[in-house]
Amino acid sequence: QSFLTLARCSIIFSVFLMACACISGRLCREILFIPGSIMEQRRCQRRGGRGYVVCCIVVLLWSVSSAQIRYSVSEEVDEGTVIGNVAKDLGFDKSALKDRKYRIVSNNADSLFHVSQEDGVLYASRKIDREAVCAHSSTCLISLKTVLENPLEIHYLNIIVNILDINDNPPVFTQELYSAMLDENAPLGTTVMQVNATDLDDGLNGEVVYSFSNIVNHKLLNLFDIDAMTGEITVKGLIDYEEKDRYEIEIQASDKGFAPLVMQKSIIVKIIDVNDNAPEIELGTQTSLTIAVYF
Ligand SMILES: [Ca+2]
Ligand SMILES: [Ca+2]
Ligand SMILES: [Ca+2]
Ligand SMILES: [Ca+2]
Repeated sequence: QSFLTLARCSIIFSVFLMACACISGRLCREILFIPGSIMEQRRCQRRGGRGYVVCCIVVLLWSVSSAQIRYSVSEEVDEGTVIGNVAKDLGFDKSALKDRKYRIVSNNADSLFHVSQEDGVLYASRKIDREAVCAHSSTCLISLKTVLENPLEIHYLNIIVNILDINDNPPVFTQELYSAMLDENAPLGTTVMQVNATDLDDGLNGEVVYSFSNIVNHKLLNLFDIDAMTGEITVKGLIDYEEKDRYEIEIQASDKGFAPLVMQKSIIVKIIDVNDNAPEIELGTQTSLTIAVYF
């Protein structure tokens, strides 16, 4: 669940050490070109040596501060959930944690986690809502710094907590009401409207597909179509105002999570009458005559 990146740090330190050695050496060589006595040369060597030692001390201190561990935890876990054992993973002496005042010192995320001075375990201080903590970013990494007083030294250690997404948000339609006007006899494929829903979750948990609701009247399925990807609703059959002048269609937006969350919506389509019927006139009582009048 966790790993140290000390190996990576060691490589960096080695490079840094070599750089220090090179700098010290180059300084000496440059000074040696200046005419001078053997004393100057010795002073140079001493300075170079001191520089090297200083570099080593800096590197050693920095190596401690660069130790890093990484944990993963699902969002919405209960308060008090164990994230990891920092003391064990970093090789601390558990009995010294209280005396050395081991604690989290990072600024903004410290209320999400706390570390026990008894056993060095990192706990969730409250439920973590990934969507609130990391908004729309696909990776949710929280960097913590802990301090260990020695008492003369302070070691900073980076703990990165990867907050894993769970599917806890349903798709939400961007409009409260979807309503459109449509001419009767509209050609097949005519766009009626386009619906849109968004989902705060990550990956498949946040990908939305559209469809008609399971409870929708089967007749409607012959008249209208919905694009699963875009939410575009189009004409699929003959729309006749004289048969029906208003449709209320149940649609739904679903995410692609393992247990998909679904949001339903009722959309309104009002049909506009066009003059597509000739008038019919009935005459007489004994015989009837139908006259068609065309305009
Ligand atoms: Ca959440
Ligand atoms: Ca979702
Ligand atoms: Ca989520
Ligand atoms: Ca008509």
